[in-house]
Amino acid sequence: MAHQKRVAAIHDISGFGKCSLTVALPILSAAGIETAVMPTAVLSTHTGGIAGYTYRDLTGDLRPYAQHWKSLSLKFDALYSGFLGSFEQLDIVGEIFDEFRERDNIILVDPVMADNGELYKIFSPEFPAGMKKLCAKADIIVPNITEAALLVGEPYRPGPYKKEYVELLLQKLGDIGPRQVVLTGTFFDDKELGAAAYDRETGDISYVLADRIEGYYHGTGDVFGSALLAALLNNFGLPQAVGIAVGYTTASIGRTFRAKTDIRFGVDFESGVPQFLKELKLA
Ligand code: PXL
Repeated sequence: MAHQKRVAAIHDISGFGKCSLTVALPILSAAGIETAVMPTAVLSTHTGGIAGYTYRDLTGDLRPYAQHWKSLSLKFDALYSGFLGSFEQLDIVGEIFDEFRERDNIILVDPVMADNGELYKIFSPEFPAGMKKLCAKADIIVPNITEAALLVGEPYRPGPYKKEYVELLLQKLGDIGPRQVVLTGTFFDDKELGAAAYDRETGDISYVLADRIEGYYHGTGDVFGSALLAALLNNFGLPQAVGIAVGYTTASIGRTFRAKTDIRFGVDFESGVPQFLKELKLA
């Protein structure tokens, strides 16, 4: 029997609101992947449009946490980072990547820091430059268009996009160092939305677009990144994995839209797990 894959997921815990670890852990686990979690911060809710959240920064815990794991000789098939709790964590997570890097494991960085043309308010203007250094250590990065523009120093454009702009971003993101780049929030007209994927080694670019649903739903980047990693670790190639992740995320948004849920409260990814497992050929 093939060995069970193991991931280290390095994100915050937002107690309510379905993002980061409360999304990554169930999705990866459902896909049969053992998921160790390294919380970067603990919040009562995410920071996207909900006032009054508590915030416990865990920067001081990360190095000892990783050292303990190292002392157990743990090995990971993938390291997956998302929302980081402080500027200092960018360097610390980079060190953790160096510690746990194997010849053939996957380092996936979701450079969570911005959306809709704006850096999240909790981050300083230096944050994107630090995140760029972390992305240089990754095999795969999954920025949205705002994050991509900040990482490569291009002006942010609100879209619909032209292929030239998307492909310029992909190429410049690849130049930072990762072998593969997946750009989320890509759209060429108002009807469809999806992701663009670029493999720097082959030069291949592919697009997966699905029907667009009105409204900005929180946590969808984390649903997408977790589903993408689950598909990659289940041996799907990049374009197929992006297809599975776009399908799962879009279906989750659709259910949430029909249920008329507050868009800040996250999407119903849970009800889509059975279909997701079929797509992964696990059920
Ligand atoms: O989904 C990204 C995310 C993760 N964690 C926290 C956030 C956000 C986006 O706003 O605030 C705490």
